[in-house]
Amino acid sequence: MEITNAKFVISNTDVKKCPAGTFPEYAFIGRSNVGKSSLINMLTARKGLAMTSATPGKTMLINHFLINNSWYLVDLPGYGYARRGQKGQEQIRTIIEDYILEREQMTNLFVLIDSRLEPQKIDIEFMEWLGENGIPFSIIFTKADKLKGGRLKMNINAYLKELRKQWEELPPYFITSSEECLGRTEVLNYIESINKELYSK
Ligand SMILES: Nc1nc2c(ncn2[C@@H]2O[C@H](COP(=O)(O)OP(=O)(O)O)[C@@H](O)[C@H]2O)c(=O)[nH]1
Ligand SMILES: [Mg+2]
Repeated sequence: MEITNAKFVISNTDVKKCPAGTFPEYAFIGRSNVGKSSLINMLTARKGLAMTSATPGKTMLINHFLINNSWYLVDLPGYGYARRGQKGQEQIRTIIEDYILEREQMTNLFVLIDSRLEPQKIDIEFMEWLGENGIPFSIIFTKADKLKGGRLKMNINAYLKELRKQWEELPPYFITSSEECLGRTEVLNYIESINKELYSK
């Protein structure tokens, strides 16, 4: 799929203020700094579309980007940033949970996982919560350029092994690097296939 048009629409903290209408949307979530905004820029091939930062915990907003005038990419606030403090983290949790549970247009949630790290409790528990609530999600391993060949494979396999303890069937997963534009076609094709299915109904 070609992205011919990508534009920022609105930022807010309230799911009720997200754009009206029935366009399907694909949201990105994960720990602060995992690479959510970079991935949105990579997928849309527009460098400054989503704000990226080397400082974690910057975005506390739900950001909607309209793609090809027919569907949305959504950049969500990152979770698990300890320096936000207890209260800040609870605020973020409420924003995220309300969006995920209430936003009917959300067609698929991409959970981003840093491919360099061992399985983190916070991500594993978050996916468990998604499962309990019947939320459709896929996994995107990020920053693949930071690991050399063998290590990347080993890490991903170890992660999938950990997931199998919890899940009978694994969700779809993608390996990406925003630096090297890896995984772009795969993720966009996946979105396109879901869009096609939706519009054929
Ligand atoms: N090497 C490398 N760095 C990345 C990649 N994706 C993001 N980063 C860096 O990780 C930091 C956090 O990225 P950002 O997209 O702002 O993360 P977010 O908080 O999840 O939105 C920034 O310094 C990015 O340049 C990637 O694929 N490869
Ligand atoms: Mg961000």
